[in-house]
Amino acid sequence: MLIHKRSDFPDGFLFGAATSAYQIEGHKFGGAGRAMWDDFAATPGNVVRAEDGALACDHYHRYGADLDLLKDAGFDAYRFSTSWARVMPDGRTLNPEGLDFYDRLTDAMLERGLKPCATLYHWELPSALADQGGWRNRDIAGWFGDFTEAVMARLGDRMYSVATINEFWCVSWLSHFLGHHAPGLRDIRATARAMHHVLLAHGTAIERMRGLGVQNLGAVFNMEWAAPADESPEAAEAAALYDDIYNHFFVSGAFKGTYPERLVTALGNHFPEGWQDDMTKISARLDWAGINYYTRSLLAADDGPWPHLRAVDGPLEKTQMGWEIYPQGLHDFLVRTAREYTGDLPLYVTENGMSNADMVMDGVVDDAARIAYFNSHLSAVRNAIGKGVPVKGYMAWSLLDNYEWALGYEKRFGMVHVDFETLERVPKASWHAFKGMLAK
Ligand code: IFM
Repeated sequence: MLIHKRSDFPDGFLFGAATSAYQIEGHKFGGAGRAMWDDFAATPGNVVRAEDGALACDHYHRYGADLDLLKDAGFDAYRFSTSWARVMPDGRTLNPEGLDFYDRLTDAMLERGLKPCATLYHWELPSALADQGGWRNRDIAGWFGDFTEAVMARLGDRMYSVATINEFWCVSWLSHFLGHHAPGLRDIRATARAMHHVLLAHGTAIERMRGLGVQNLGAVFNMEWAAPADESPEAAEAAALYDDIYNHFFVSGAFKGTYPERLVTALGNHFPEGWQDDMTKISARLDWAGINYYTRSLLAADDGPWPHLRAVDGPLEKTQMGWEIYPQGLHDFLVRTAREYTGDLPLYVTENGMSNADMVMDGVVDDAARIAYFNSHLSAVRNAIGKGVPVKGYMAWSLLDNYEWALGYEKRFGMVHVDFETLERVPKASWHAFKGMLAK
């Protein structure tokens, strides 16, 4: 059971669930073009069992029933994303069938009284644009601006909120430095360029949407609490650097128009020439900010090349992903983000949740660990609100079990179990727990 009640949160506080296009829709339907995740998954060693998003949860055909699940649980909002490769299969040319899908999806949300919260980009870069350098190529800002205009000219007047890009750190660092996500590069220069270009694309999209009169614009930052692994000054320095790379760089760019000094020193040579001139566009005015939060990392110094750090296994209880459960980090990020960057601007928890080895037994999925996770993190949100932080909503990740990127279909984050053979959906105990909580 969730120990909270809807009435424990301020009036108008939004409860929702989040998903993303490639992770649930079924990319083989509706004329979608090849995305860089199709290429990445087709390359041995990148993704568990080389699984891809071709079928996923077949949400493309089952979206009505999936939205009923949100409505039946009493959620107020649905955070979904629009696939670039579906709307523009080659990245530049419109696929009307793709845009029609999001049009139907939007109407279906509104019919059910769900607030549509769109994210324009959740990682399905069309392969044709990856061929041209993808996030390394400065032109991506204009390409993304054109995609944004095409989508929002059609949907913009019906959106409750619009975010540009999901998780800047993942788009750049995880995918170009660590190589864990598509396009799987491990290249510091590519990383620095992607870090800057992803923010430039964000700023360009905001500018284009302001031109169209689209309301309630924001961005979604993933944050991971960074703590020193021991009491040495070296570990403290490693944690501070990790914090800058992961947590400060993107939010500082978007809200202050500056990058952390130690990253300018370390990466400045690799940023595109004249990057300083982009900072005004990058820090275009926003109406809200979203934080995706899951865990913390413990950092120690390392002898290797820059950034001279490594993550160390922590002692706390872990999820199926091996991620430590650390709700205090969510509280601390909400407080810190408001204090240092966003002030009175509404903050949303745009993703939070855990993966668990869930099984259906006698028609029931007893995901008690997930309920405990939600309880502790909702307490963290309430504590932040109690300190005056303007948190306006909480979106659970995720509505459905889905394609967990390089980990394929093995890791289950849903409040609704999906059998990936039959595609049958079974609401888990956590879905029922939210239903109980949202009624109170
Ligand atoms: O599944 C992902 C999602 O696509 C982005 N945020 C984190 C989730 C869990 O790893």
